[in-house]
Amino acid sequence: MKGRILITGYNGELGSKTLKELVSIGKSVIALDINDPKEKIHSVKYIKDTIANKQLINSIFNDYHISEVYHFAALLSQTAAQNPELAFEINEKASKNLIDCSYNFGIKNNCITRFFFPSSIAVYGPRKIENASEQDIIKPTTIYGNNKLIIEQYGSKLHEQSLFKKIGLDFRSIRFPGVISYDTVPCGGTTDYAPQMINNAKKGEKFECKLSPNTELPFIGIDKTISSIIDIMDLEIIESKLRAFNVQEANFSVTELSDFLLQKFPSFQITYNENKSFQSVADTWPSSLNCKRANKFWNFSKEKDFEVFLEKIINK
Ligand code: AKB
Repeated sequence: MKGRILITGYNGELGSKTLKELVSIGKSVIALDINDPKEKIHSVKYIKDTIANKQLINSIFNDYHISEVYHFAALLSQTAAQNPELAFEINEKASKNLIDCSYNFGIKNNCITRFFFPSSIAVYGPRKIENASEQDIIKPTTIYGNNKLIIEQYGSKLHEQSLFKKIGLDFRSIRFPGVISYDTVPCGGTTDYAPQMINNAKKGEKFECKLSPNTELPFIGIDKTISSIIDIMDLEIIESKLRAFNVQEANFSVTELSDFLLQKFPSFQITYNENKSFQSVADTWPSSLNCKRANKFWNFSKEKDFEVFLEKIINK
């Protein structure tokens, strides 16, 4: 039977573009979000509810043959820091339930449910390192980072159990850096300063930055973000006990970004008003990522020059 795909958080930056890509390649999608769709696609079944509604999640798996899950519903780092209880409910409890339902569906139907989980560079810490590889120190200091790590570990555990049974769950995860889109300006994240600054520079508006000038972080463009999600989920099998993969296209400091934008938009004005909540988080996240494993498994390649990367972003 042709399986259906379940996407949670389809209104978000990653969910909305993944939904469009999956529909474009002929997938039959059930899309769950707490808000109404910003634009409706005829073939998609939309459900407006929270992923915390366990009864709803159970009914989706009872009513449909769910072959793949793309789980984007989450609170980002700064929102999670301000709402720790809600972050636990959504980023951990509801996410675990979704993984359980996916696993149990596979066991009950003698099949494998493929599960994509967008993890984050937030799992790294407690100190800032360069060229972080997936095996590097994983002691997150933020609520969000702990949420993400707990779900990575939970999904990997059920994946391990499924390997032995050859039915259940195939859990796959990418540790995303800051994502930069052309048409959406995210908020609620620590890395959102970059898309926000680019957006303001393009609109001729000044920008007040919450991070210090020398703060360096890794980033990826939305196109490469979506293609990485599709690529990792397209792999028939991933022969790796470690189920999380790093991706980045470029890494740069706040100053490197602002200097680049000043060259392109000479009237652009940036001021600094360091925010402890943002800076303390950014100081524990890696300044750059080693993406060798993603390159090995699905030929992921990162941009060599951050200015080439930024040129592509601002010219879209
Ligand atoms: C955030 O800044 O919270 C996210 C992330 C890097 O996970 N963009």
